[in-house]
Amino acid sequence: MTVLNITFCCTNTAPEPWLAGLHAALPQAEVAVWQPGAAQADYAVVWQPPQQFFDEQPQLKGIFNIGAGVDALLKLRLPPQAVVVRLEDAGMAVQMAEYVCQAVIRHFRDLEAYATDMRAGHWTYYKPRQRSDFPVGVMGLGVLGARVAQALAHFEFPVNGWSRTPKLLDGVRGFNGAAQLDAFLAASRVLVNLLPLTPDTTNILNRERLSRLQPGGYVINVARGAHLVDDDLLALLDSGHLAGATLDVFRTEPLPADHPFWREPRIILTPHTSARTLREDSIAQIASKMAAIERGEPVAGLVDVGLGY
Ligand code: NDP
Ligand code: OXD
Repeated sequence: MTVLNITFCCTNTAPEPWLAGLHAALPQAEVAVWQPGAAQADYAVVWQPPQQFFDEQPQLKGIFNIGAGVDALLKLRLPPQAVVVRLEDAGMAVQMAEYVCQAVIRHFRDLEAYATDMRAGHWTYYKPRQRSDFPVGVMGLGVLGARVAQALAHFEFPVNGWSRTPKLLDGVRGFNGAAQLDAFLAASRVLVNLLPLTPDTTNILNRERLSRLQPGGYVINVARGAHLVDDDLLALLDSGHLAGATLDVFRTEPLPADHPFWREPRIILTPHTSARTLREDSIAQIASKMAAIERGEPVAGLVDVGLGY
């Protein structure tokens, strides 16, 4: 059996457990952390590698991204023959469903206001709200968005979904393409963003689009910071059209200390943690796809570089 060479180049990731896990899953492979000047590898496992990495690895057959989003990767010049493979779910979909459902429910049930009142020693009640007044729109019905939309439908929220191509999901009213975006927004009060960041979706959450949400709208951004125009969100909170937001992703991460989001009490912030890469699930997925490619079999999760996702 030929020896596979795998090179590992992941920023902010301790390499040792990944190398051990990949080696255990693919005993015929040699796995090493990339260093400048390293020998040519067959496959790369990457997260935010430098351009120098690809310039020095022109013979790669496949590039495995240890995240679902490939926006940062696709900014680099990649070896044209290499397939780009992203993580599909790998334990992220259930985390994303948990995170988004808690954000929707926390807003819908006034749980933030109750927490503030109780901390202040106030035993107060807010009028129960009607679920039918809180239709949730999920932008992006891929691996994560579809799971989130169905989890929300399980809680009996009216759910709308928007994708590039038509999708049929139980309990989800489907909209697709640019022509149906305005209708999708007008039908939604809470907006969840799970789009990939591509030239078509950058700045998509801007003043014009967010103004189309129903009054008292709420924004949950768990995809990428550059989908959202920060000043437009703040202006719509000030005007009262939007009631609040939960944001997990930002244009600059970590969020700079002087960013106004830190001081806006209607915005709930988390540090890009809504769905974390789980090492064991990811290694199992990557190893089985590498083995399938080696056997000449098709694999799912290939990135369409032209579309950007
Ligand atoms: P998928 O590729 O599976 O799904 C993308 C969805 O977006 C598809 O439904 C696709 O439509 C739709 N889409 C793409 N472009 C457009 C467009 N121009 N107009 C309308 N719809 C569009 O991605 P995942 O669900 O796996 O991940 C989504 C994103 O979530 C990632 O790209 C990443 O940025 C983010 N993410 C964030 C994490 C976090 O911790 N905050 C963790 C993991 C991911 P169609 O179905 O027609 O192709
Ligand atoms: C991802 C992420 O894309 O962690 O997987 O944001």
